[in-house]
Amino acid sequence: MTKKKVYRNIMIGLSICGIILSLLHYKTSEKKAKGEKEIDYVIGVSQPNLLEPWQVLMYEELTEEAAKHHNIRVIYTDAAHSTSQQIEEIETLKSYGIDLLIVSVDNTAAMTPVISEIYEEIPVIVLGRGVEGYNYTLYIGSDHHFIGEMAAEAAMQLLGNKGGDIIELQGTGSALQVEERSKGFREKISENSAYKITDSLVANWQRDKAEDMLKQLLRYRSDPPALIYAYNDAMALGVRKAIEALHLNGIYIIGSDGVNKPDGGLQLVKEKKIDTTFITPTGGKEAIRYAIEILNQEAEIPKKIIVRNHQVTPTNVNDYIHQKDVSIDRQKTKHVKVTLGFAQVGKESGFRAANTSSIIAAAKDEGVKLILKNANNDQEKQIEIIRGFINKGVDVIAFSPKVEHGWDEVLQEAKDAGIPVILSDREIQVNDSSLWTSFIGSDFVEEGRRAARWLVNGKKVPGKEVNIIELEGTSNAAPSIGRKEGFEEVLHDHHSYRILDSLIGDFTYQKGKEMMTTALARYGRDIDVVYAHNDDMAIGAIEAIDEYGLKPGKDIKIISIDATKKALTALSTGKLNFSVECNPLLGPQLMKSVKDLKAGKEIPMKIITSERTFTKDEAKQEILMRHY
Ligand code: GZL
Ligand code: ZN
Repeated sequence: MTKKKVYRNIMIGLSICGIILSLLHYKTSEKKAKGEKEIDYVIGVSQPNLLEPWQVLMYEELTEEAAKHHNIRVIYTDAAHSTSQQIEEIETLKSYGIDLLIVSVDNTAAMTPVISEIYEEIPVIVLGRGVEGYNYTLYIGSDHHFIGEMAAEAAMQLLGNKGGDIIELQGTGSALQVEERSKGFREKISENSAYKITDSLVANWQRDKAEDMLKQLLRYRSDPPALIYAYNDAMALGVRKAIEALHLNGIYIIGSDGVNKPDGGLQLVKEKKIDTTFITPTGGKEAIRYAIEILNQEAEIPKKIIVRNHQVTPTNVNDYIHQKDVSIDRQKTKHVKVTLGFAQVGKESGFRAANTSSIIAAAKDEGVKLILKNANNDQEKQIEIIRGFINKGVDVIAFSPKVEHGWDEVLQEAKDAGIPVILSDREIQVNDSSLWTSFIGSDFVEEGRRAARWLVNGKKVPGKEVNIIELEGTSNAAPSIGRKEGFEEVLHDHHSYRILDSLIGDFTYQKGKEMMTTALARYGRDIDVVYAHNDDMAIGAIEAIDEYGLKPGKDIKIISIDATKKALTALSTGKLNFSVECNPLLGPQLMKSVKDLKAGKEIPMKIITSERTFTKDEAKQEILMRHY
């Protein structure tokens, strides 16, 4: 398309969308007029509205960060709460020939397909509020289920065991994050039957609407609620105004967002207009920084960056009002000196070997002093190693926990010693989530879903009943639990697929082979499919099937997870049928996080890796690039 046409479109586009933010656009285009070579990338930003303080803050953070990078031009759109206009604006941005889209959504159902489609052509960063599935490059935002749980915990602290009636004020009815937040809130609240959510109102994130709806509801209500949970501070302020207008008191108000501005959540807590709120970072700065990394094709872009939320109360509100910028700036943390103690779980698999070498190599590249010790798959040993790091006084501790439970005590010791802990590869279950600072690893449930989706899509196995043998990883380990859960979740709606038996192969080749031999002795030719939680057990199973006299990959289909080189080889020879990647190369991200931490920066609560899947043909391509 000629420059003239592009400009014509831009002018038309501007008038169609009525972009109120074109001021910035002209500034950067002057720049473009001055030095054609300066602009490397054009980035489009699509926000659902600029009526909410949180979306306004997002816009400010985006523009502030964008102004630091002279080789990009950013075009902003504001859909003013209209989903159809947001869809139209994305089309217009696409017609400008933008190189990357940053989009925040309100209406998940409507926007998910639109984002999936544009993702086929250009990278997409979904910001703040999620979409269904994984058809985007990177999600930066909160874990909204977690925010709901935090709000419920705050409610239980405020009301205690006597509980009471609760009213929920949600944002829009159609947003995934509203659904996730409500689920997190309700699941936690339901732990105490003294709590009852009597009403859920949808006030579109707006203060006045919240005030009007609540007045309506409470005017004729004899017994006012004990607590009101508003999904953003603007609606929480509306709640406060309604309560004052009706001369009600003794009602607790919980907000969310914690924007630091007049009438923002921090000020409302400080002025005791609401009891508590939760800071939900917009991710605007990170979005611009990652957009440039993506466009520069820098390595290892994660799939999700889950930002950290903080509860703000009257006791700590001043710290947040005066908090300096804790967002990560790579230039400043590049040369930080730091000692990392890493307690590796074991040497059980090809994944683990690749994971360990990635950690060692990245420590060298990033100039991190690494002390790595191996627990040989023994939890007691792993705890001992962590205790050794505490006594040594390392700056940061990281480990890949063998199993999910049993870490509270030693992590409390690390916390008391002021040593932050990063979970690498696997998560844990602890009562106090402040015992760990960050998690870097995969979404195991999604890996399990991907394995099952391949199996149920298309006739992979002749015959109406499909009998599956599952080879599980280490018992009570996060990957074993997640992969089992995700696989069964997809199978739940396909009743002709059933798991004949699940045997524990402990992620090793040896145990995988033994368990498969047992299964063959028990079920023989009734077995149609083997679902192995990792490649090493799958390779063991392939040998056991060969020795039994059946053809692996033909008589019995085999699915495995990790997608290490040995799996790709088995795929290309047809002995394995499908492999789901579990990315072991966590070293670079871990070392960046360790240095950011040491530099006093705030690192994300979770960084979820980006992973693919492999069939036979894809394996043949990939194998040429793989060294693990
Ligand atoms: C998953 C990792 C699992 C691998 C196995 O991230 O914890 O442990 O899938 C490894 O190969 O043993
Ligand atoms: Zn069912």
